[in-house]
Amino acid sequence: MEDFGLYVIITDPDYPVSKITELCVKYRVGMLQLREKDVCDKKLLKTLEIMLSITKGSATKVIINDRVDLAIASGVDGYHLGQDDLPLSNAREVAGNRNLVCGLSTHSLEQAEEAIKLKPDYIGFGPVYPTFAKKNPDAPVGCDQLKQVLALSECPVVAIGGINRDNINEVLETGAKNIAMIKGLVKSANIEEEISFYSSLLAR
Ligand code: TZP
Ligand code: MG
Repeated sequence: MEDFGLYVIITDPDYPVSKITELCVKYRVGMLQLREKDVCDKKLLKTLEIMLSITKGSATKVIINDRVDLAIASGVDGYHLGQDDLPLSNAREVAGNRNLVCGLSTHSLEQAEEAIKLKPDYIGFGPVYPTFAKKNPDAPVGCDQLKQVLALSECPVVAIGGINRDNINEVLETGAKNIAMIKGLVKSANIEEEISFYSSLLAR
């Protein structure tokens, strides 16, 4: 898969999901993930259907966190798995011959090396900086390790964790082409300004 630029992740947003999705379409955001740990399946499915109705025919792919089953049930573009989720080989069996994007979270050089061998569509790597969006975040990996992972990866690498306007240039200096954010977007005072700012910085 090609680099895609900005990756918007929805966790406990301060804005309606429909509005966030519309902005992603407007600013040609490559990836939009629904990541809600405390929402029931029925609501997740409904939310994914709403997101899909907005992204249809656009440049924005919808990804569901943790759940290959909901990716299939809703018809979204793909799923994202963490270190404690269903292993990718099992998820691929469930997905069968459906053409779903699969992403893997990694939090160390070793995890990144192992994940790359599985040939996912992309890997997430982080947290690059301390993050306040995860309950039990791993230790920050920093930009030097990010650079190393970028050098060895055969698939797009998504830098994630604590990225904001103050440190984005440092992240881009590593050569990173894909950036994922939660709080800096869905908890910001003006989400349109933020999506516009980051998507133009990362324009493909
Ligand atoms: N995985 C690694 S860091 C992180 C996830 C899901 C949270 C990123 O959120 P924020 O608010 O951009 O630090
Ligand atoms: Mg997970």
